Amino acid sequence: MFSAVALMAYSQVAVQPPTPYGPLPNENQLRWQAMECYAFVHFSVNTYTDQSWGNGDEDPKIFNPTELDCRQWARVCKEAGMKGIIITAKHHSGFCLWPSKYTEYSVKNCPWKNGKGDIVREMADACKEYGLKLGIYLSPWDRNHPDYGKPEYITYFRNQLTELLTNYGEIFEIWFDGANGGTGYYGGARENRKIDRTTYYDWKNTYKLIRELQPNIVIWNDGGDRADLRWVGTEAGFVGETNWSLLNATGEVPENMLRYGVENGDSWVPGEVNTSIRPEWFYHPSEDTKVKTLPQLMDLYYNSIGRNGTLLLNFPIDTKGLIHSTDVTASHEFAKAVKDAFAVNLVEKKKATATNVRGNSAIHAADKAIDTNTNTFWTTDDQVKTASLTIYLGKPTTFNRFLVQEYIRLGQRVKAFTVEALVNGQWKQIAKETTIGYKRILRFPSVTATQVRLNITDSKSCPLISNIGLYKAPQILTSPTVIRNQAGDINIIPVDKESVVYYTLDGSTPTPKSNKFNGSFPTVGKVEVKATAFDPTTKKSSPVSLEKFGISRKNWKVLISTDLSTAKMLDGNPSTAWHQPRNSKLPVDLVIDLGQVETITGFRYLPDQGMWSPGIITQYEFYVSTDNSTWKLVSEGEFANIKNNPLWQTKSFSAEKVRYIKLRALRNTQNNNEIGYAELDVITK
Ligand code: FUL
Repeated sequence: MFSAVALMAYSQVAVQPPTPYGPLPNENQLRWQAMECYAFVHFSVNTYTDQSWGNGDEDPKIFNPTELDCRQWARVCKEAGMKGIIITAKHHSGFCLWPSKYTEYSVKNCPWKNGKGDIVREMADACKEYGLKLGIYLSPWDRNHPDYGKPEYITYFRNQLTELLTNYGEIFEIWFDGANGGTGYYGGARENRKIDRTTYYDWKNTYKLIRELQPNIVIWNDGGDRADLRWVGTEAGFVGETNWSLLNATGEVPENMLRYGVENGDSWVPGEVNTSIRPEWFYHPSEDTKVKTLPQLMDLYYNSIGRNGTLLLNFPIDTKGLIHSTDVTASHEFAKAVKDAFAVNLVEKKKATATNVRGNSAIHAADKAIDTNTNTFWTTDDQVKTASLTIYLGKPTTFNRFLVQEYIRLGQRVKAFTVEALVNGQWKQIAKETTIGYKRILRFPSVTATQVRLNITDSKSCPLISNIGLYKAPQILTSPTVIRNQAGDINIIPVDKESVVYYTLDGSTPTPKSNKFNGSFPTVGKVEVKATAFDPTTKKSSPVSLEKFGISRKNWKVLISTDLSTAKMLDGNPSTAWHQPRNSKLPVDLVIDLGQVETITGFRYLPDQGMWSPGIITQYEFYVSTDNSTWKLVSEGEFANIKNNPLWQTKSFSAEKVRYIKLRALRNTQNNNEIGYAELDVITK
């Protein structure tokens, strides 16, 4: 009924289109924003020295990938749903992945392809083959070049830019990192060279050159004059929930402006979220076990693309010249989970009405926000800055994601909005947010409703909503984490908060008929917990997690420190750790009173699981005592491969009746004095 009324009410009479508001994106920025997700690849001489940054004196002879395959990089990115690849043509080492005419410090002088290769060319060809766009990272800081810091270097830099922007087809983005650590090789001078980043590079003229050579490019620059895109102030993979695509054209940009943009900024400078699939940008074998997990990758997605940003996700290229298979698997899982989450838009073919429609015209009616065409939009009369749009779902419909987009071609306008759902005849607020921008995606626990309403509660000018989506994202079913705290309480944590957890304590496989986890429960002594996360909608279960807990650690006391946070190594939580005081010098002891005499046959040590994992013990001695005075050495040696695989380390010995234990750390992976422990436990018969 309402639709007939609505149809009659809307006239097809030409209505005055809304006028632009504030700074606007240009065509290049619009094209770039719609790419949403694209890759970085980091590869240079320091891939072969296991360093984050090359010093500029690395011998090009070490650069010898045996299986280099840019087509594999492109295939992986394409399969991950990405739209382009930005390659480190030159990182801070100064080593060039293309045979630049202007230096000998390049692939020309490495064994790979006998110096006849060109990685930028192979990347450009592979991108073309896979329908991806190509971007270039050219480090302004060059630790190899003798002229770095002098005016001559700017000519060199522009010559290189000209090569890269002339010989490899269309380049969608150029990346100028602002890093300058000072020291370097600099043609043998080996000194500290700092530059004035506000004047040295003369960006104005460099930008002019770039735009002449590549009119469709976007320029990213965090160190110099304001360009087309902004850094978001962190490499951790998120931008602010409030995210204006605006900055001021001049003046400093403190971290909060990078994170949130500037509401009344005078220029369109949208945020790009850059982060790596591993902790570091370049390949380090020790990070093979630190590739981001699916839940972490999904967080990245929602915290970048879901917050009006783009996602620039880095793959380190390994020493063979490939993206490592672990990263490939992770990126496949990521792409599949994103695809599954947004497979069905539940508002499609539904009806919508709005409290105000511009000139009562069908051109800007509510249904334009749900017609899957982002070039059409719902908008209001000029003076109307608060308005609601209601979508009628027809029948009770379950969803847990809300997506909304502004028609940013005419400016970013919305300052605040809420989302409500009609649940059992009652309106319930499910979100209260600030900005929208190009795209905003909200996550919340599943709601079953018959109507959903977007309320624009504040806007700079009449709001322009080009798209709304409602989705029921399947749960991420990875096995839940089972932990037991020092008091003996078991907690089971599913990755997806919506999952129902079932568990057993008798060794049987958990099913929806087993115990349902309703909150932590106490245990005493040895227990074996098996648990699974279950999605009632799809009736699918995660793989089963199994945790075996030994004797209770309730009465354990760490004797070497009065620091209360020592409890972190006994709390059962692998993601918390305790570190020896900063002034400790190896060897350093950890002494624990077990509270009573126990018969033990071994011990277990879990190193700090943090992304950067400092303080991992490699060489150790383990002692036991009955009186905390006479000690017996029962185990010694190394935790082999702990650097590359920092998992639980188990050491066994013949049964000993003991009250006190002592783990002596003799050396760590970094050859310094830092020592940390995520967990320590003993093994009993
Ligand atoms: C940083 C650089 O110093 C890193 O090595 C990396 O290239 C990253 C993308 O930008 O600031």
